[in-house]
Amino acid sequence: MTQSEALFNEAVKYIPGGVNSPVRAFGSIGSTPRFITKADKAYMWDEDGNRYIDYIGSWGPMILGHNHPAVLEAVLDACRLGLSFGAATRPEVTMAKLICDIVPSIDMVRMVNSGTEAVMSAIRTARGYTGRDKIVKFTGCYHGHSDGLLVKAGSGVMTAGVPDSSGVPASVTKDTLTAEYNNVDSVRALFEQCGEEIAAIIVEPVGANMGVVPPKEGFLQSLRDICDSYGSVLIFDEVITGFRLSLSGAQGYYGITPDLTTFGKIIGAGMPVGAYGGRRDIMEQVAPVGNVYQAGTLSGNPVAMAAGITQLTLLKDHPEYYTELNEKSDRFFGQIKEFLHQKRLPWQVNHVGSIGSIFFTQSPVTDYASAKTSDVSAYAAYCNKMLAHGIYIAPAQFEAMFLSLAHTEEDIDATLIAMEECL
Ligand code: HOZ
Repeated sequence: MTQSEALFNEAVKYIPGGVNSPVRAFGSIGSTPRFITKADKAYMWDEDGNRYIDYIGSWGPMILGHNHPAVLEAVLDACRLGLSFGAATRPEVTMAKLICDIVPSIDMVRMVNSGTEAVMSAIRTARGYTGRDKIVKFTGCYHGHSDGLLVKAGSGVMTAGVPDSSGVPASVTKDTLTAEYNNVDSVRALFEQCGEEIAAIIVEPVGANMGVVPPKEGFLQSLRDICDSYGSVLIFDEVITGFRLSLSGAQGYYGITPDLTTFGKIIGAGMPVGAYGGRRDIMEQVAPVGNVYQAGTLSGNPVAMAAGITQLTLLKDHPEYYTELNEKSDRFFGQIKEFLHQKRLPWQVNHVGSIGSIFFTQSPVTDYASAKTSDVSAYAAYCNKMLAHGIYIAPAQFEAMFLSLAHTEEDIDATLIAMEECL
């Protein structure tokens, strides 16, 4: 028995399913979690001393790679000054100004502790601003685990095949309407029915929790137009795409301006952080200026701010990082496509910049229904083989693969060789 297996046997006695987040359980690939001891650059090591090239990067935030020396130093310096004050600090102002400078759609921003919290708060703000209750989300998009958004959600709930969680009162989700990703008509139909009651549309500008599903040409612009016509708030959930697809996220990449944006762990270089921000007139609804209440002792935590300021400043000061990351990713995903083509394997590769997915299906994947056609048992077999080759990819079909600046050309080549064998 491996050290990871022994730890998992112990973990299940004390933690539900042995893990603190369901996707980590490896259940959908018929395996058990690798317990990780440390990470550096593009690598992680498990309890048994196995080294993996890591394509999760803590689900996105490790855009610079693990353990970046400048981030590490900033965190250690901040720790020496105190771990938490529950009071206003200079780094919070620096961080807020940095985000407002970098992302043109954001005039004001509020720090929270996770993407889930950011989304929950952004929705409340949109409702407070519009005085309306209904929201529109897309089937297969995942916006964290708050009650009102666990409706036809992606990520772990999609993997488990139960996209509506039990324990969520029907009264809480009655105002959550769902449309189909990449299907503007399904959005229009909802607005034609009750557009004057819809506070907001929330969307992952690139679907990344049903595997990676890029927006079709014109889809995001149509959402912008519909929101403008009905006075609804357009919320981009950039927990995965923010500061990754471009310095100003998916909104910069596609040139669409949302009213509100939510961010997650990338704001803190992997520390537990989130943020929501946007138009001044909307954000001024938030307490203590306005009547939309939202609060948190740990919000703007100084250690998390130190990590995040360092990462975002590095990204801002080095526009060439994005060219490098996107070129590397184009080569990587391009070569996978080429290999599948040569071998006449009819599977799909979707990618936008440095996030991507392989789907084991013959049909193009453009939404939840087509993502669901992927043969998850084929993914499970592939994933287990990749792990055995020292490549750590998401232990579930409906998640993304993340590349970082720390992945070297040698890492990419080694991964491609492993993939060719495993595919
Ligand atoms: N799809 C999730 C991140 N957006 C996976 C991580 C988790 O739920 O723990």
